[in-house]
Amino acid sequence: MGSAADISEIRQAIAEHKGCGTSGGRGKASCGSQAGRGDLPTAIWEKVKNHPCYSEEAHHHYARMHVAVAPACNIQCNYCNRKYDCANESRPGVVSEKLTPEQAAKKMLAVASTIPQMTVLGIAGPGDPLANPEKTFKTFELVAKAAPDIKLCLSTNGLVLPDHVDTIAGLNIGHVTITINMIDPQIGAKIYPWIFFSHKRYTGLEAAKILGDRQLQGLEMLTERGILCKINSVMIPGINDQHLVEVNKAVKLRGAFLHNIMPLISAPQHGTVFGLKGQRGPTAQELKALQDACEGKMNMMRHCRQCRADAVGLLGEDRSAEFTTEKIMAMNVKYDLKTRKAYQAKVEEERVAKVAAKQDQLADLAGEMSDINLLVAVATKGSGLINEHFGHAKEFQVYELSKSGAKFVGHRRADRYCQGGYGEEGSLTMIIHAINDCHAVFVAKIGGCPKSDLIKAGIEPVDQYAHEFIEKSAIAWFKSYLEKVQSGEIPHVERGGEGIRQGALVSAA
Ligand code: CLF
Ligand code: SF4
Repeated sequence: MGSAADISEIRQAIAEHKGCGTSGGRGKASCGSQAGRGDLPTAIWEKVKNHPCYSEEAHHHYARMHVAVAPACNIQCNYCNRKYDCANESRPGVVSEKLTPEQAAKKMLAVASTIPQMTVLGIAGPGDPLANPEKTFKTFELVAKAAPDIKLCLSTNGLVLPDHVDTIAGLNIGHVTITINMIDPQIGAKIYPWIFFSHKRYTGLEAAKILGDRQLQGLEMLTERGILCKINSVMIPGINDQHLVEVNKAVKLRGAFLHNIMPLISAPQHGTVFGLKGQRGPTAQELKALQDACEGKMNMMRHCRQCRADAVGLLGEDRSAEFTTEKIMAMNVKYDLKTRKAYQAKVEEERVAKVAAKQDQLADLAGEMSDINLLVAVATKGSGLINEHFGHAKEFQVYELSKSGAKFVGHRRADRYCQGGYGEEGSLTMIIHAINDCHAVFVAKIGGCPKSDLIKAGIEPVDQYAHEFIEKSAIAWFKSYLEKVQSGEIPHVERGGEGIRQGALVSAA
């Protein structure tokens, strides 16, 4: 737990400004800008600067890992099938390898010594971490002892959170995510068929009321102690989509730092109540509209990858297969803090260079009056660079460009087009569908066939900025686009997209 001065600094800073979850363009000197620290107080900056979920900018550079030590759960969500990981922070249909706390600590050391930019250990399932308090807290204890530089992060449905706040603070767990999908029990009853609380099973409105009250109480107790809280909400069209604006206000009022509205991913094969009923998830456009509507009230996370309970690596990449229990038990691990720090110092230099490049480019947009606002997609492997081939990309990051600069607004998953020597036509159609509200796609390299299909679909393939910084390049391209429009060389055409359903394009990986 931080000092009293730190706690009051954190609470005041959260109340006063928009924090680090967003990525802004020109003029946002706060942590919301990708310029890094901005006006963030030291206590918060220290917590977010290298946490890939709490800072959009950090997620290009720093990795997290999850350890799946918590199998049990104390509630039932209609978007969850217990055969799989907790869907509050995972993609449905994924099963993680369960670990003991000792195995988890060994795995953390193995990952930290292999991936020096891994800075956060999270426990997010496969059930609810606080429904498994002994295993969860024992793991955090072992990790803190073995690697004091690693940030500890916990994700919970919040039902028993108030009972564990003191332990969380005592163990120096600095980041807690609570999944809050409603503050109205009438809505909650449509999402949660039952909870198990104080040795008793509750259903219907009563269950939803207990859960909602406990979640908000837990949030208040955490923020009072200076612990940074993120709220996850699953957007379920027709059930809680409009209501999430009210949830957003309620959690902001109670000191939440960041709100992550995630799309419901439901498919009949996941065997969930919603999947079997045919409940659809939101389109990318619906999700963005809701995030935009909430952003005025607090900072929104838009870079969540709904990762699995044993995820390892940068958000969006999955290196869990390199660290199976069998492999880590056979590894000779040496935790070298000095090497990790040296590597991270290099990462920081890279971040500073990236920010400087973007600032230079932004200066070129100064005085720009155009109200044109458009989206572009980017193929990237990380580090904030355009460094992925079109054919190898399994997701595209989406940036909104306007006279204020380049702002990260989400990502679109896709099946990879290149299948080792040949291009998969079905994948190409899906990729074009996934990014059809974008004016351009930035890639490190692209072949002739996909290039011409993209052009036919009205999406400009851009490979001239290969291996350069994303935002700087996007701003440069946007400037030249505006010049062409203003000179009459090309018309500006609005691209609305056709309503891609989030999750519909999830690859099997
Ligand atoms: Fe893990 Fe969650 Fe901590 Fe991040 S994930 S426990 S806050 S370290 Fe991040 Fe993954 Fe989204 Fe979670 S991208 S699912 S928000
Ligand atoms: Fe499933 Fe997680 Fe909900 Fe529990 S809290 S029912 S594991 S989604």
